[in-house]
Amino acid sequence: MIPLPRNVARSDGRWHPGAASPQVSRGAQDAADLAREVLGYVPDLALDGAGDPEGYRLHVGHDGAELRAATVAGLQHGIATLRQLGQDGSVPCVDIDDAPHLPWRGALLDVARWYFPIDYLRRFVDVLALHKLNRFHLHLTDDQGWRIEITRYPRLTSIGSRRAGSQVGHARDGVINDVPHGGYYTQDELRGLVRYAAARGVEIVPEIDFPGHTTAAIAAHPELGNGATPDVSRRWGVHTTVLNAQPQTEQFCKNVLDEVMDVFPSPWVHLGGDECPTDEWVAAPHRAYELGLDPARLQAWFTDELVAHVRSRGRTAIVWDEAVHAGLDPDTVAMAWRDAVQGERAGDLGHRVIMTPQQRTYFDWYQDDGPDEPLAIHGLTTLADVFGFDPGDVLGTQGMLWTEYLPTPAAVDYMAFPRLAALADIAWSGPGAPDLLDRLRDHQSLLAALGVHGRPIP
Ligand code: TNX
Repeated sequence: MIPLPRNVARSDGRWHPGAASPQVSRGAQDAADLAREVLGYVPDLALDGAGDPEGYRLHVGHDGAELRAATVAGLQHGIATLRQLGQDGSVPCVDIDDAPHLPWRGALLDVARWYFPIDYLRRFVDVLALHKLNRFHLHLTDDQGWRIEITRYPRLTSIGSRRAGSQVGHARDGVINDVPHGGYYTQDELRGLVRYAAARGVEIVPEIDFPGHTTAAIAAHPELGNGATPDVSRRWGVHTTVLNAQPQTEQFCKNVLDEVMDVFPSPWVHLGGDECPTDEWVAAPHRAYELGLDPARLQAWFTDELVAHVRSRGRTAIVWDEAVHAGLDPDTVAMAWRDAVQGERAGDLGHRVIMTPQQRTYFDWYQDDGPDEPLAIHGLTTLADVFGFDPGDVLGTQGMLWTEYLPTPAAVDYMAFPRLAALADIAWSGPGAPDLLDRLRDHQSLLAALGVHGRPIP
């Protein structure tokens, strides 16, 4: 099983689910619906308020199965376990007592570099739930596309969701085609996705990346920028086009965030904050000077404003590690991507940390150095590198699927697996759980049955 449950006691025989009517305790009806849908049967389901908030206890005997948990989340995870246990219409007799190692176990999908159909996002949720991954970080905006409808600012999608072409081959070769690309999600579609994910124990965490990675927004609203009037970008890489941090721009961002928080009930909102060059602020420093700041400090100031806004709405902000600075609201969660040292630094400043060091969790990097791998961004993060990852005593970790070089669902699946399954094992079962390679090998047939084709493990 992936991830490996904490305590498993196998006994002889198998249970053959039949038509017997299950006992479903009050509050567990949604879990019963989920079981019927993904398992084809409903075990007895009990919410007994006991134990870890995401844990569950499963008993499978010859004549039935019973799942007990403190919360609906625990039942959802128990259903994921049953999904992995059952084959050929029967389930082995077993007693399992299980709970997660880390509370935040996620995956990021970048839908800004390429638009992916909403059906694929639902399939992605199914696969996360199967691995007991409970956070789906949706990277919704970037230089190459704005993908969420904001009713107050329709140009963000009418202009910002479309680009005139895309990079061909590797960015270092500098070739750009003129094949238009675009797409965005309506708020209704996203609300539907949120409900679908919640029913499976997955929370969708939206990211709107500020104040860098905003070329698409500035293309739609040049008044947000520092004088340049860019097109939605057709190339990958760090862009110097950034928000101007004027009061109207700050208000714009808050209005956008209000709609985002209305669509996504998640207590967490990711404000981005990575890779924000200060060139434009240095060249036109009037706003920084008006605030009495060195232009290099403008990002920290801007981050503080948006963090406070999110907090005033009762939510907690998450930022990339570059946006962590002395004086940042300590409630803010740091997502450490440059390396683990950035996470330790943020931890020392009192922040909760999600460890996503690129060297271990960036699944857009090559997974093998052989000649047959599809073109990737750079780097090498082998399955063995993931096996050796210990996120430490932190809030959690995520597998990261940036999509510059992953333009299709099949490309994402290939890069995600088996590495994301291995990371799910680390996040739920803890680093170093036994027989991971063998378990991943066995796991491939279940993934294939769901239409997920990763890099094969021979
Ligand atoms: C860095 S990770 C970025 C992304 C890229 C990624 C590619 C981060 C916060 N910023 O914009 O897609 O590298 O690996």
